[in-house]
Amino acid sequence: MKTEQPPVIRLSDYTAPAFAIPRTALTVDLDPTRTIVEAVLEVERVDGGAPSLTLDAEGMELLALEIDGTSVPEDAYRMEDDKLSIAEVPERFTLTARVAIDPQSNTRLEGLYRSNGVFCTQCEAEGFRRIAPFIDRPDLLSRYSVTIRADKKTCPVLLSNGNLVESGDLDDGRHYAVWEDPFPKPAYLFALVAGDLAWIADRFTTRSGRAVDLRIHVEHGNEGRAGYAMESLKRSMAWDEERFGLEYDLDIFNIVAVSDFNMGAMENKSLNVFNAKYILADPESATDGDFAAIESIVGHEYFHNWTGNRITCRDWFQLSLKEGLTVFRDQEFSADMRSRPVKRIQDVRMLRARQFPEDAGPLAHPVRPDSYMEINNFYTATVYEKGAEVIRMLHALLGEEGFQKGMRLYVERHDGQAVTCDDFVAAMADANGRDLDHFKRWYAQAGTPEVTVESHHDPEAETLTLTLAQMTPPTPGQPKKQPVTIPLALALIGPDGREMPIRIEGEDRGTETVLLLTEDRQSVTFEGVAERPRLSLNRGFSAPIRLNQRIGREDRAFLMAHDTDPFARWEAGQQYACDLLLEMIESLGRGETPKADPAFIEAIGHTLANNGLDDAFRAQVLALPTEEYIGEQMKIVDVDAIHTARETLKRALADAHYDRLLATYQARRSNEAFAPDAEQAGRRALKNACLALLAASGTADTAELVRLQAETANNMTDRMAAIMLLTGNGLPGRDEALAAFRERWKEDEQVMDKWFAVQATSPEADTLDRVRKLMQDPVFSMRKPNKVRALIGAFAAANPVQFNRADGAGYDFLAEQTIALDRLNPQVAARLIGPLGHWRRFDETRRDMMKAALERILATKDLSRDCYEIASKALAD
Ligand code: B3K
Ligand code: ZN
Repeated sequence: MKTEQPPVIRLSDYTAPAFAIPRTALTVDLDPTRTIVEAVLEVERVDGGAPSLTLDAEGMELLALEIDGTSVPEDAYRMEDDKLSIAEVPERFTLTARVAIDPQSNTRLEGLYRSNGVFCTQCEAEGFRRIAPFIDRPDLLSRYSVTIRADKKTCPVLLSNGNLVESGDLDDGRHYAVWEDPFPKPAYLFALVAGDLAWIADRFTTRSGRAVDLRIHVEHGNEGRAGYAMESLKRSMAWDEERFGLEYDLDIFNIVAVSDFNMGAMENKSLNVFNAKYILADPESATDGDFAAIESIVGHEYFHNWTGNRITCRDWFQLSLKEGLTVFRDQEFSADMRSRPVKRIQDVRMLRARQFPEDAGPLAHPVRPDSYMEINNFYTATVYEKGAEVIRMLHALLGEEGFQKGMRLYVERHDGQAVTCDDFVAAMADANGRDLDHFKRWYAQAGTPEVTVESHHDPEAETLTLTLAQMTPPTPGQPKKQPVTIPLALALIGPDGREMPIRIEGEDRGTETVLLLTEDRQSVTFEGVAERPRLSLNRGFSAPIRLNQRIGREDRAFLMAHDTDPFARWEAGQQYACDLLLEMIESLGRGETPKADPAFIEAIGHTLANNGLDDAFRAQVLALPTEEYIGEQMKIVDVDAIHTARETLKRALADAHYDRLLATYQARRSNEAFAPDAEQAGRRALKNACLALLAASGTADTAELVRLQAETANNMTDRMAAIMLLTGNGLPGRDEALAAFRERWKEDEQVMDKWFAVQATSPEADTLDRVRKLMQDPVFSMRKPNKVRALIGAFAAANPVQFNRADGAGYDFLAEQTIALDRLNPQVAARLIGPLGHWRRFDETRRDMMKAALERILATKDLSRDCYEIASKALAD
């Protein structure tokens, strides 16, 4: 029997809670299979509230229920599937509910569960209702006091939010700790951790002199790998003071790293819980990318203390209020710590790889969605990354000073409240005396706007006229779109490669200006333009749009060499490569041998040779657009042709620049002690980008170079880069390198994720068989989200050639694994389905097979609402 459609929750149905719970006292008696939770809630009816009280309560056994110390008679309450309702309650009372839960068998990893024997919690979005009956919604703020009791031997460390106010021993080898959090918070920010953990400690003194104890708790033996996370935390705290004037507000800040976690990390008040992957790192076991991710995620969770915790969301539709803003803040943090242009390039790559396809597919939704079946499905690239772009555009409109003025007003008005995206924009508008109503369309309208630019140069009149037209394609439920506010940063690059002065309607605008597009079609005339300039448009990616421009290759090559904005310069190369690859794909379709454009090859050569550009930037230019991005530019995606064209272009680049690539590579081989700083990371990135092109040349010499690097690398960045090339190009030494890696790291489950992922993403024909075999490896487990993502997730989302193999076996495999995982962990299962949602973009045979896989998922008995929502929306017309 098919699963019935779960109810749809709508923003338009929002009503404020009927009761307040100003105080919550929890006593948690920990036991692996039968934990007893007693919740004592001070409840007050809000004016005009209903007589009955309904609490959220899932997956628990109710042991006792009392109002003001008197047990509630059985006929006066109902305990259903997911709700506990009491027919009639007084105006103001104390409700005591005692329940039993089973952390050990909690495979969903929501609520209270165990990860390698450590008790931990995950409550966002709606996990608290699996710990205690509660009004589990973000606009109900309560002050918590938490007593934890546990076996002292297995759980020497007992943690919750706020301050430790008491601790001591109990009978039977047990002990207890009492934590009090002075800040009222929604239940989703509650956390509890108990286990046998080691920790490292440090201290940070805030600007106003508060000494904060910092602790990072890890499994024993991992203490030596937490140092970089600690440094990142201190840098985050200092940066938030300097750039945003925001200080930490308690005397203690704890981080706990656990191995089994549904996502990256969680910002619980003063007790952040992390996927260990984003805490633990050392040169031997982690790549430069891992270090950078640690810095940014440690920052992100810390920044939530103000944007998310002190000021939280009224309802889950407002999720981007905290996520978009906090992603913007973490992006700015990393940009300030490292290379700003390179960070921007990486963020845009990621936006295009994940958010653009989402916005163009069946799961497209606005930054503020207006309905959902399962909120966990809305922790998306749109809410996070596009949400951050929306904040970035506000920043572009108001400038740093105006933006910070808006932030100060936002904090002043709303500290301690649960608010909406409208409140945020209102603070920005009021602080700057601006009307941002038109701008707010970004929150409501899904889809990536396309801007088409036409230019006309009149040498006689010395004018340049641009006509700019915007159009947002229809998305599910939104057939008609309105124009949005697009801040388009631009410069005119003269024939000498310099920025020309900009004059519009007699007004001098310097050499870079931001045009505000608000209409379907607009034009603008630049004056005093004697010679035809090249257009440097959407500089720094000032708006998350697609740009259509009729632009010749010569102009692209010119901008690759001369654009003064590093982002735009990189972009010129990417767009050039993209045009070229699409042309090569077409000629493949005609049965011809694709030819690479010599002018492009030459332009890349210039960049490679340009020592005035930093290494990290050059590495970005050498990396061709991903296969997914190229596919996105095609009506019907042809994964094999894309792969062939891209490999052909890589080989042409390698052949043309062999000597220089080799010299650049050799010059950056060194035995210097590894440091995870941006400069060294940039050197490694360029070195490995050169190696990647060399490997494509197919010569025995380069193959040997790759093999040697895999064997002798003294750090994980170089080792993984080489192993990826061995598997990606099917080079000799691949099996030996993989075997040696396994032998070296088999005890380290975090490092083993890399070993799984590199094999899952190989374009070789036997990859699916290999993936199936790897699922039998003792290190693999369906109960561990990191393993599932490294193997099954990587195969489906990052291996276009093999996932989309012509016989459909990749699709069947994904359906089978999704269904199996859904029984254990619906949240992670639902996230696997995404790639099947792009069926409309494939040829008819694949299309039918992908639809069949989705239908198979949907036909599963007792499917979770997580998977139901994704699969049904992916199939909807
Ligand atoms: N707020 C959490 C994400 C929770 C996801 C729940 N399904 C991490 C973050 O964005 O900081
Ligand atoms: Zn976040």
